[in-house]
Amino acid sequence: MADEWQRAYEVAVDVARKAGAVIRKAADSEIKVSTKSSTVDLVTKTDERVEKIIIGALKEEFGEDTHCFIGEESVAKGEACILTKKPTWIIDPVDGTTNFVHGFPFVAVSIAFAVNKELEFGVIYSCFEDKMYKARKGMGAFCDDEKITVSDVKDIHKSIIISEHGTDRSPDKVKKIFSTMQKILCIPVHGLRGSGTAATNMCLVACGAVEAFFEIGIHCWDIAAGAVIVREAGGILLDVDGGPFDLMSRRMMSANNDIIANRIIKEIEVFTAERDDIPAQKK
Ligand code: LIP
Repeated sequence: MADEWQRAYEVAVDVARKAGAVIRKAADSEIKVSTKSSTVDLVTKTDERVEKIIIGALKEEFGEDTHCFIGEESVAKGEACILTKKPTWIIDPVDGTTNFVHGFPFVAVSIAFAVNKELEFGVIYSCFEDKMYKARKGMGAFCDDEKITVSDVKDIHKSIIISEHGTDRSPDKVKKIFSTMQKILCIPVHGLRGSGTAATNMCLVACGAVEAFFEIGIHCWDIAAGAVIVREAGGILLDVDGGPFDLMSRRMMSANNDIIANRIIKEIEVFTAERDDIPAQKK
């Protein structure tokens, strides 16, 4: 029932905005930086603190008996990343951590909500832009209170494409990433861009600022909210090889239409990243 989750949606918007204010305030102080999977996969005390604030507020409102939580920093500390049929919150407290550390002003709070393994809504607060992107399944996508829709461009030569290079610096992966970017650039397209945060990149697709964003290596928490927002703005989601979108696969193509998506997919040198939902003991 659509109204069953309206309260949850409203709480998510409120919590995202409050979390964004914490991030902005933290940016004014010294930022203590640590690393996770590599020396360029950064995490800060703010990431951890904001995730605790978000999950704490949601647990207070909805309890933890029936609701489940997948948070980037909780998973980094060993919690499971398995999507069940239970109501599940999928959270990236600070998407664009490297940007946050460097003062590059694209940092987003990303909160998604799924039930029966279906994404019900997504909320992305770009906190230095002060823009609240949000969408509920079947009810359209919005930036603040303005309805947003994807670009109507079908000519690849008139497109801007977003991709990111992620945090895996293994030479074979980097070579594939940049070979892909070179082939796309030389189609030619109008331009290649990247904000440094998947959530923000997906909002740029949803509001028609760019035609497509794809990446291999992202995580479910980076893209879950953006997936709802792109779909509700009239866009499409696929795997980077043209197969069906798989939230846990760490690969994603989001685009304004299938013409643009399939033209870009032809150029992508695909590789795999370990799925998000591989149980820890099997990694
Ligand atoms: C970031 C993603 C981005 C990716 C970065 C990083 P984080 O998430 O949003 O798409 O290219 O490597 O993973 O780590 O800032 O939450």
